[in-house]
Formats: sequence, structure tokens, C-alpha cells
Amino acid sequence: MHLDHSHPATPAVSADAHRPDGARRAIRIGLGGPVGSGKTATVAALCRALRDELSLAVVTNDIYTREDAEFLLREAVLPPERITAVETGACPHTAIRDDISANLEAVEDLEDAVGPLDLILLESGGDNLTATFSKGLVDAQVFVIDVAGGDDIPRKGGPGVTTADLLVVNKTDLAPYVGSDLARMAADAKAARGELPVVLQSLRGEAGVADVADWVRARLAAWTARA
Ligand SMILES: Nc1nc2c(ncn2[C@@H]2O[C@H](COP(=O)(O)OP(=O)(O)OP(=O)(O)O)[C@@H](O)[C@H]2O)c(=O)[nH]1
Ligand SMILES: [Mg+2]
Repeated sequence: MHLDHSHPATPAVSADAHRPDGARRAIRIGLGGPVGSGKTATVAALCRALRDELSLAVVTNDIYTREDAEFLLREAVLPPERITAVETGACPHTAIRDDISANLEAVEDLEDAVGPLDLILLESGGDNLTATFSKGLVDAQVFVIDVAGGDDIPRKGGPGVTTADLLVVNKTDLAPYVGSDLARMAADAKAARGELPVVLQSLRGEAGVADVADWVRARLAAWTARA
């Protein structure tokens, strides 16, 4: 279910769209959200949906392990040289917001090794409702919550829910089992976000990640037009 059928909000592209040599760099899209909400599953589904039409790569952030990267490698969603893990060794939000150097290095290394790239997806380590990416690291961010986390999450707000460029409410297939009211989640999300888009999805369902993939395509088109 896609709540916002209008065109995605005009992207606020702030960072330089070029590399030092003048070539256009990949658009960098961050995915954050609470532990277990479905960030890696969404990244995997996006890779499958987009890999035949775009040149893309992934950076994962885990606190102590390379678990998420290893999942993506096992699932073979992309060739291994297109998947990089950053071990944050601290609160996940530190590496995506305060000291972004390891992530920037990972992104630049990927562009050097397998570029030119159209798209780099960066997954944050699972955190709470306050985690956001630095605008120096990503050009757009997606916040992933899930219905099993409680249908009051959109109402609780926090910068991810209220200001992310796209809010994804994942695992809608679980709503009947956990007693979550999807209509209420949708209304609360709309109230918290105004014009910013919201997608309700189930990766177990037929449509899967299609709406998010369309949103990524639109962001990339806007990015390419500006670069
Ligand atoms: N039923 C259902 N399960 C899902 C869906 N999306 C993801 N999952 C499952 O939810 C679990 C957690 O998904 P992940 O993608 O690992 O979540 P994550 O946000 O990356 O987790 P962390 O990186 O540990 O914070 C996995 O078992 C997924 O298979 C969905 O739409 N429906
Ligand atoms: Mg993950």
C-alpha cells in the first residue's frame, strides 16, 4: 500500500554530486531504523529489483560483526566486491552521523573498485527512533519501522519518523498477528510527516519492495538531472 501517490517530494540535494575528478558520483541512500525492522531485507530486495538496470553497491554497518554483509553475500544479491561492511564498534548512530569517516572511506573505495556506480545503499546498524544519517554521508534517507514494533511508533515521532525522506512501515503481513492497526499507523505517519512520503510494505507479499524501488528510481533521476 502506497499512501502518497503524488510525485516524490523534490529532493533537497545538498552535497556535491561530483567526485574530485569531475565525474558524477553515485547517489547515496541511507536506511536506518530500529533493530530487526527489516533494513537488510529491504536492501536485499532493492538489490534484486534494481541490479539489472543500475550499477549499485552496498555498505552495511554493524556494531561488532559483519552479520548483515554476510547475509547479503550468502543471498548473493550482488557480486561480493560490491558489498562492504563497516564495523562501527560503538553506538551505530556515531558512525553514520558523528564520525562518518569510515563510511565515507567505504563509499569511496567502492567507487574506485567497481565504479562508476549509480547508487550506493548504506544500512545503519539497528538503533532506536533517534538515529539519522549525516547529510555529509547520504543524499537521502529511508527510515524503516515495522508493524510488530507497535502501531504507536508513528505517533511517537523522533527524527527518523518525522523527517526521513521516505518512511517505510514494513511487515504489514504480520499486522493481524500482532494486533497492529495499519490504517491508524498510516494516519499517524501522515500526521507526523505532512507531505513526506510513506510506504507500507510486506516483503512477504507479491508487491514486495516495488514502491520503495520506484522511490529510489525517482531520487536517482533527480540526482542525475542535477549532476
Ligand atoms: N513477516 C515478515 N518478516 C520480515 C519482513 N521483512 C523482514 N522480515 C524478517 O524480519 C527479520 C529481521 O529482518 P532484517 O532485515 O534482518 O532486519 P534489520 O532491520 O536489518 O535488523 P538489524 O540490522 O539487526 O537491525 C528477518 O527474519 C526478516 O526475514 C516482512 O515484510 N515480513
Ligand atoms: Mg540489518
